[in-house]
Amino acid sequence: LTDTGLPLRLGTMKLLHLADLHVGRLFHERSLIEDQQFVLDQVLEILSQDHYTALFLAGDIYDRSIPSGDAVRLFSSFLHTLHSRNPDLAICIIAGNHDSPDRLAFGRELFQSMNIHIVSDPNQSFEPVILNDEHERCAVFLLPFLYPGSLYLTKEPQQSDEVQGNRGDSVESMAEPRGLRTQQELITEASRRLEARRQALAAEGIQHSVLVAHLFTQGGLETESERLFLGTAEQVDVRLFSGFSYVALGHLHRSQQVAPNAWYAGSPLAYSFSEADQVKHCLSVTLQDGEETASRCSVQLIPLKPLHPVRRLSGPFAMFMGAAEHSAAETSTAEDLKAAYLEIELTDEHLVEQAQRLLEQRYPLVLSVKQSRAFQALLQTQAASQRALPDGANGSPGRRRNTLDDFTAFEESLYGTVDQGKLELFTTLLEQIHHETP
Ligand SMILES: [Mn+2]
Repeated sequence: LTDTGLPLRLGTMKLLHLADLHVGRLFHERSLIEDQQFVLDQVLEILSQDHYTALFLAGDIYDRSIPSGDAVRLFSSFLHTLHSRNPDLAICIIAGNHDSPDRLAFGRELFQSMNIHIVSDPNQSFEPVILNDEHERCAVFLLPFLYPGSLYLTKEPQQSDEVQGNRGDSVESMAEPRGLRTQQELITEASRRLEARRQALAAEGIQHSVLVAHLFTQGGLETESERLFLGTAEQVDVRLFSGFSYVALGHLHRSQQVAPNAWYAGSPLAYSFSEADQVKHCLSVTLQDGEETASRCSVQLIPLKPLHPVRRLSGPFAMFMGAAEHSAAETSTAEDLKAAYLEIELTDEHLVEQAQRLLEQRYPLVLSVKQSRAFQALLQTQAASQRALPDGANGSPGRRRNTLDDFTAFEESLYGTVDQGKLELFTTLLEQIHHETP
């Protein structure tokens, strides 16, 4: 209790941070619409359990610049349910590198009146959305993915500002505004303008400010399901944004903290097998009262449950097909695996024919089967048989091998044995070809 007898209100403003929904994404050619619906339903549930002032969707709303009909339908109905259940919630959406800026911005002027803010053009990033709570105001800056040329320098560059390594186009007039190209140039300009606005608002008494952005910060941990940035040249120094109370990031699919005030929410679902067994989250952010800048926000990770967990397994084919009897524990594991998206690495020495089709009979959601060991063994056998040939014999047919010999040798090297039924079928086919060839 405070000395006025009123309960001390710590952290009056709560914000929910998600990113990288990738609505409409396929996982090994399988639609994830149901999975995405399942996880977005949990977001609605989380919002109903507490009072949130804003929801941030930090880019990569859709997986493709031209999203499928299913994808648009799902996101549209999610927005509708969000808004009708939480009419006062500010919904802040930015475009990521997977989104088409123009298409994502459809209806943005209309949505604004419903407290739904969509920004896909960085030139709109410097006028923040102002959140008003009972006790608190907060400026929210929405910075979408920065495409080359999407921002221009607003001031004449001085000699010392000239970007280094900008070879060959020094003739390009300084008077003509030049579209900025690299992430480094773009982010330098954007952060300069953001920081100026933030400070101006702070001077007017708006102490809290949040930046929602889609970019790759230095030191962030990647997974296999992001794309576009290669190497480290395009990575951004997140300290550029240390003045903000909170930085809600999108792009990296693992939820992680990259600075005292900056977090990636990560994708709400695993979108590659490299993310198998990773727990996915949305982040509940509380802005703290008071002037203290050291702890202006606190972040709580809220786990999201997948409809189908993603698992990576390895072992011999017979183990997966369960020739041996199972213990009770193994049986329950086998049941769990039936509901999971699986990538199975077979450790057998010989290739298993139609492995995926056979494994699917037991585990309906096997999406990927790998047989690296068998392929490796096969390559070694081939290399060895090449070396065994006498000098000069390579490629010169001393004894002419016919097609049937080749087929037999191929089958033997693959499976260690030749299936008689297959051999007969192949012989029949050969005869037919012979008859049909003039
Ligand atoms: Mn993404």
